[in-house]
Amino acid sequence: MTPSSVVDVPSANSLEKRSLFFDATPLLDDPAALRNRAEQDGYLFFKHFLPTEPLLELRRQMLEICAQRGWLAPGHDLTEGVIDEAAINQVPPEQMRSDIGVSNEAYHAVQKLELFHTIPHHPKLLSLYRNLFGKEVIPHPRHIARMITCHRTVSPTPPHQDFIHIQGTPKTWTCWFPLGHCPREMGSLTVLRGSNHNGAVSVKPAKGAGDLATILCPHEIDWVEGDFELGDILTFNSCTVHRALRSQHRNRIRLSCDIRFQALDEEIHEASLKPHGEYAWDDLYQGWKNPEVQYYWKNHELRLSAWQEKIHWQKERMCT
Ligand SMILES: O=C(O)CCC(=O)C(=O)O
Ligand SMILES: [Fe+2]
Repeated sequence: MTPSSVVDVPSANSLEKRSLFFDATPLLDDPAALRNRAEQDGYLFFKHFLPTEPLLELRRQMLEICAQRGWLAPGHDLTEGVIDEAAINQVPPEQMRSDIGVSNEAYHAVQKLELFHTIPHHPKLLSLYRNLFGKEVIPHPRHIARMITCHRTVSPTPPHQDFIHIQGTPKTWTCWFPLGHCPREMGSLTVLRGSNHNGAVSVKPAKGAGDLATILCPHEIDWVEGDFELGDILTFNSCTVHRALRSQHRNRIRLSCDIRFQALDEEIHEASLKPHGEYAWDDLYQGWKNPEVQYYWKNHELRLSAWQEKIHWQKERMCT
């Protein structure tokens, strides 16, 4: 799975300061220190956090979905994820989910995978967020899989805050992890350290997932990044600005999951309880074995919040 040709990792702004993630693994046994670091930096990164077997199995299942649609280049092992650029570009733009990287129909098949919806309930993840929030937690069921390909409609995810898109409590945290080794030149995620302190920031239209980019001020240059190995996870607050690096390997699919956690007693917007995509839970759940990962949020009295449209309309930002 190691990419063969490596060129420089791109940078959006040559004045950016770029440093490596701090590995917070030693803080896992010290919730107070974990919370301090999380508050200070707005992110936490953990090496070798998740067991690799289920991640590799999910990778295999997703690549199977790509193979069935004829998108993988012949002559390679399935798990390498080598894309046939001409084949994926046969998908008409209107059938694409450009925020995901494949067709809507293929994404539907991915959303139906039980394993995809099971990994977010891993006891290590639940325990991490319990320590981080100091209370009982719930994963949002609206999990997102990214299958970033070289389809002409797909662009790297622009700098953004998840809060603009998911609302509910700003104390929600996203967990991002690749399904396969994902060094920086494969287009991994990078975080603007400390940007959680600004609250929700104004946006402008942009290419890439979410279609909106955070308006950044000239002094906001402190990006942190890293070469992900399978099992590494990155987690960040809903107001932390993050973006994807541009992949230098056009024909390698970048597979990743992004899932969200919050305290049970904080507000949640009802969209976070719906599937990601115009699908119905009953449809996605067909053939699943484990009832515990289905409709699990209905066991709790959640506090629903209203959607604030005005957040999307703030197009000016004062930089002090
Ligand atoms: O994987 C990507 O390109 C985007 C991920 C993201 O924005 C997130 O995890 O919130
Ligand atoms: Fe995001």
